[in-house]
Amino acid sequence: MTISQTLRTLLSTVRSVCVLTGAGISAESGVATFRGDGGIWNKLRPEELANFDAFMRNPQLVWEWYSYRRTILQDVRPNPGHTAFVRMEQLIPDFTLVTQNVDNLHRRAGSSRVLELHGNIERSYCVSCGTFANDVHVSDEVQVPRCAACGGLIRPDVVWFGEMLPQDELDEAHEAAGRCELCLSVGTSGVVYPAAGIPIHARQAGAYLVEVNTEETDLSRHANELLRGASGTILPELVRIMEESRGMNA
Ligand code: BJW
Ligand code: ZN
Repeated sequence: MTISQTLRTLLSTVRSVCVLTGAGISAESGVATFRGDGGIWNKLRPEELANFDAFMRNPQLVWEWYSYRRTILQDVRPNPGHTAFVRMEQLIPDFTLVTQNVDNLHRRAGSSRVLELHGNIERSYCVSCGTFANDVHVSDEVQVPRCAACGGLIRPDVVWFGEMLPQDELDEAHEAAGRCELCLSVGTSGVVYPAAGIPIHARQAGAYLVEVNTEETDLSRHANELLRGASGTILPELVRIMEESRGMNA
């Protein structure tokens, strides 16, 4: 992986950065991606389970999927890729971290402001009255959770296909993309919209767009620079260059 001189110079001066992360940034923590090499949901297309109709048809199956993923998340930790963005937040005056991930690992790493476009797997709410529910856990033996207030079905607070993204977060992400000098697209296949439109918008608005990914993606052709490799290795290197050039490598 080679970092161009253009990017090195930009990293030393940049004051406005917008980042979009996807499942790949959590891969080195042991969380499966949806697509790409090693994506264990390759056999199980997310489009088939991650939608409201699938949930209403078979809430038990959908809950088993989310319960399984929650169990995995209890045993994993943020990796150096997540930690790099905690440091970037301290170094860059106008820094916006946008994630498609529902795994909460950016917050657990210590990032204080995270725009979660696809919700958060740790929260749940009632499909009938909207009341939030805590401590929801489902296993093979346990029934699908029901709302204490109205008896309705409880669902994970994530965004499924065909559902609207949280409008405030989406607006903020677009604004940040529109004004940033540097945009990083990290560990995302760039196939799911509107999230995938954020780096494209940044590029069109004049930002330098860098893709950090182990593989080529749908966004690669839009990028000014491709950094091929694992985000847990590349992102700390980008931070090191930022710190060095700002005299903060103590
Ligand atoms: C590494 C690595 C390492 C691995 N280091 N890299 C425009 C055009 C076409 C379609 C649409 C469109 N606009 C809207 C749509 C429809 C649809 C859509 O996009 N469909 C496409 C798939 C065709 N979008 C929607 O429905 C969205 N809603 C919407 O548009 O509302 C408006 C509307 C409503 C009604 C009618 C009409 C309009 C909602 C999308 C919700 C997505 N939800 C999910 C599930 C969330 C809950 C859960 O987690 O279960 O979000 S799907 C799944 O995909 C999840 C992810 O956030 C999302 C993106 O995946 P991501 O993060 O990119 O992961 P992968 O696995 O795809 O990629 C991993 C990458 O990492 C790979 O590239 C690897 O190479 C890389 N990698 N190791 C660096 N170590
Ligand atoms: Zn309810």
